[in-house]
Amino acid sequence: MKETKGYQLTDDFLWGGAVAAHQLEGAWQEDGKGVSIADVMTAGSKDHPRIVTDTVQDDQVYPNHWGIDFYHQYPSDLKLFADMGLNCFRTSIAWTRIFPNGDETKPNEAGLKYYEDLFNECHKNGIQPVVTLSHFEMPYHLVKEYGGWRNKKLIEFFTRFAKVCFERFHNQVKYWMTFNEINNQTNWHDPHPLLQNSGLILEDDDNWEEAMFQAAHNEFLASAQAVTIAHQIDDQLQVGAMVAMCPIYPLTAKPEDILKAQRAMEYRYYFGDVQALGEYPQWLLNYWKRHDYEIDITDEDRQTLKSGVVDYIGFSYYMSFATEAKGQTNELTFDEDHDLVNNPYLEKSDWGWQIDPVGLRYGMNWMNDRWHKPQFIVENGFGAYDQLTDDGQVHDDYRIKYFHDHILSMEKAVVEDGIDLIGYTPWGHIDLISASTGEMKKRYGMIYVDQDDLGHGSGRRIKKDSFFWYQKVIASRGKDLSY
Ligand code: P53
Repeated sequence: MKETKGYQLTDDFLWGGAVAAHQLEGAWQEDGKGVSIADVMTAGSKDHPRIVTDTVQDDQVYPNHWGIDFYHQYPSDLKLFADMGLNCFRTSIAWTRIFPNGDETKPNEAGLKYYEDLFNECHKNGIQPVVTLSHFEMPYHLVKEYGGWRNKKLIEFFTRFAKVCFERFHNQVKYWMTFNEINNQTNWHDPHPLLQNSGLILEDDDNWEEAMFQAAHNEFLASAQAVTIAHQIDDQLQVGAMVAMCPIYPLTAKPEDILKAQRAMEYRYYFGDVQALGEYPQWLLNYWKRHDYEIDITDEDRQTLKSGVVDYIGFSYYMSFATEAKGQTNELTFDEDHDLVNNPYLEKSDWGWQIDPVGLRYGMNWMNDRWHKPQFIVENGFGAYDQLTDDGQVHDDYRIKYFHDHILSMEKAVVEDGIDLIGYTPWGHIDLISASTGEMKKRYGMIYVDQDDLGHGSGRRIKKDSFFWYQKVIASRGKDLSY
């Protein structure tokens, strides 16, 4: 039992939950939907990476095809969310429901209608939708035919999609985000995040890092143009960036370690510099020059970036990292696959994610000092194995503890440090398909979904202990965190 008193946040603070279309909707071929990159990603696990198969194969398992059937069950699921006390709900619009292949000129009306109905249902329940336009679910056709985001044609396709969405939904949705976790492509593993984020399939002679910088630049342009378009359509719209904030600490106080960690942060978060400040940092321009990277950036591009800076910083927060210089004497670089080290002060989740509530406050202050924008925590949560017990309940005290510690840290950042925070939407407040592993058993929810990794089960929704705890937190506007 913890009796900690939290700080009470203001009435307009948004308390929600967060999901992404491809991880919960299912219905992957309904109402004219096209094939997204998530539809050709197989099931994986902690030790076996998901792979992208070029076509859907009979002998493979594709969990995003069924999700948790939210596509059909959203009316009753939204009632549960309202019961929890949510006043906002972050989801994404599956690009392939609106433009099945991505390069059409006319949108698919059935897809637009679906989201219009969904958002209406949200409002009926007193919940405002918060929407990500591109959340790891680009049309696979754009990968195959155009080579993904390294192709500048995608800017036109994306901004057309964005414009259609802003025009249709601007009365229903105020808060938007362009690209989910845009900075989660600075490392190399399978399925390569460059494929998941940017749809790049690399050839042997490609330099992955140069390709990443070019793809990201094209995304920045598309994002900046989307911001400008949104404001033209409705000046009330707020369009945010979305970065994965995993602070990178120096392992020791050795000056070389401090410098290394500083560069690591600069490298992982230059995305925010471009989106919030409208320009590239000088160290990165020098880095490109030294590495002979030729990134296609025009003067017009620079103007576009400047005039389309984001309104706020949306971010996910799950964990922190640590790094050390390891005797580095040559060029100061950061390589996320080789330069991260274990932090001896932190415990890890079963999937190896280091648990660090203090890092949330640290990250918020770091971003505030640098970007001077309102913030929105649009993901935070604890993936764990849950047990449905004989009493038909899920006693997830570990998850309550995780949320307790992180919400308290968030409240200190708001009340003590003065961060302008729009809201908090914990990730996967209803169990859904894991993005990195494709598992169902890596659960984040406060609502349990009776379904296994193969999609078998009753699909029944069950309130976990954390459901009732979060309900109480919201009712007290963050003051009552006791458990
Ligand atoms: P899963 C890596 C590191 C931090 C967040 O992740 C990440 C990832 C990529 O998996 O992704 C975000 O399901 C992402 C969500 C995802 C969630 O975190 O791998 O925006 O789509 O489900 C949790 O445990």
